[in-house]
Amino acid sequence: MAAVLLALLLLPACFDALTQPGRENPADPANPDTPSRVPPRPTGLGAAVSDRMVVLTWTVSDTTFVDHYNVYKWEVEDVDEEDYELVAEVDVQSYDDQGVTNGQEYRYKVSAVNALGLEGKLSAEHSVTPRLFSVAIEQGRPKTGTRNVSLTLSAVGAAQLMQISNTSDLSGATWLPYQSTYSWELTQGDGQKTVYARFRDVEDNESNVVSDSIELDTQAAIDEVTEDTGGATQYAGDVIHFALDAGEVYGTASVDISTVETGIALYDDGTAGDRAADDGVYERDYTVPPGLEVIEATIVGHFTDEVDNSADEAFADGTVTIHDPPTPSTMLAPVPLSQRRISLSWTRSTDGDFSAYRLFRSYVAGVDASDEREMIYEGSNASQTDFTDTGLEPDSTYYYAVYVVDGIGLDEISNEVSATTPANTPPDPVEMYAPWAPDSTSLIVSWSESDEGDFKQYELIGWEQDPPNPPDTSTKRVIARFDQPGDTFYTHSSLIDSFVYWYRVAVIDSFGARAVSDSVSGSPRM
Ligand SMILES: [Ca+2]
Ligand SMILES: [Ca+2]
Ligand SMILES: [Ca+2]
Ligand SMILES: [Ca+2]
Repeated sequence: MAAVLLALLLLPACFDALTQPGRENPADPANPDTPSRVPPRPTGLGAAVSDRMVVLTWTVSDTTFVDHYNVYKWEVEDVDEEDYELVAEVDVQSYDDQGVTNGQEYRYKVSAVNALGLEGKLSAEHSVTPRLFSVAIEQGRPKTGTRNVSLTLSAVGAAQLMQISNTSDLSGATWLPYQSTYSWELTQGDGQKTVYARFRDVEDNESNVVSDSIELDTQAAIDEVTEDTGGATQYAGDVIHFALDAGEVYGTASVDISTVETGIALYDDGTAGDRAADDGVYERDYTVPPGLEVIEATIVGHFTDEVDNSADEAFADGTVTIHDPPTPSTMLAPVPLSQRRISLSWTRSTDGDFSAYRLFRSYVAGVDASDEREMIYEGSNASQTDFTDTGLEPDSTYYYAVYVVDGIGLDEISNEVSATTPANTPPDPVEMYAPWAPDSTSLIVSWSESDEGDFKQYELIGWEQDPPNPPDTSTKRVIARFDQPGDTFYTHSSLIDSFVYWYRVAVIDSFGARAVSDSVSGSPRM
């Protein structure tokens, strides 16, 4: 009952985990983190044998996708009748087989299995025969990177002494106290090495000479690193083929795209763009991810062989250039604010490497190519997405477009928009008030205040009359100018009391449009 309840409670929770946004389905092969990638083939399968015992060990280049290992065994009766059986599933890279008989040949292979049960390629076959007496170099592995190795020695009964040598006749080898492990130095020079051993018990019975061989490999080198772009600019989603020729199998190879993208794994297992498995040429079809950007990047190759010898890094001949251009912004409809001003706005850039907006204005359509265009705003704040263009002419059409510029200087232009400023409205004329005389040589001239939106100036114009002559318009002149709409008074002094003075006021707006008032006259005579 409790179990049923628990199951009912858990079921919706499991369902949630799969459908929850942001949590990728681990079983989906499209998910780059999926454990469904086939785990690599185990290498370095070796065995240390002793009396009725085989101890297998192996390695894999990358355990990321490994859940466990399958161990297969063939008890060889007829070498022509291969008969492997799965004998164990183990979590570690070793297996002790105690179900063996001395003198019988056994062959083993192992494979790695991922969390979904997908099994990788089988390792190379390893053949062993457990014996009463034995020696194994480095747990019986096929290869070593160092001359200083560990020997595993096995002798039954009351073995007391042992002799170890790099030569088959054990000439000159001293008898040592028997130990089950012993440090040994192989002869100089890379290649196949054999170590020989013999045991002696308390009654001076000597065993046969037993031996084990291992390949000494102290070198790793990269012959060549290549990329196939030919210098052509790549974009997100494009595939670059990398290849690294190391001339030996079972190593670990990678390339760096300068220092921007490092450790791109290459494969020699016939997958992910590798053209031939196990040929010592490590390859990769690398899909350019979004956001990656480099200009003439050097490709650096790295290689470590099966026994951890590191090659000097090597460089591809060409360089790689990858562009990720910015996403263009969209300009919204401009809003003319006045004859002089247009308000502009655009959508925000969300580019990871946003660098700047550059807003251009042109008097003719085609901002992208116009010779007339002019940059009116440049800003590096991605959230500053509006600008008011000022100093414009009335009744004129302007064209605008904004560029988004990214970190390496790539840019993308927006749509083009245009707006026309309203035509200028000329000012209304002001009303002149009758001048009055505070004394016999002055007149105070005043007028109504202009409410013109783009008021610029009053011009007070005056001329004289010497009665009974008519007004002398040849004396007409600007007496004074006033820059504030509130300046509506003027004291005209040093006048002749017999004269009549005539006045009118022109209101001038920012575009030079004028409106002239009616004229008024007055005399300083009291
Ligand atoms: Ca090597
Ligand atoms: Ca290959
Ligand atoms: Ca970019
Ligand atoms: Ca106006």
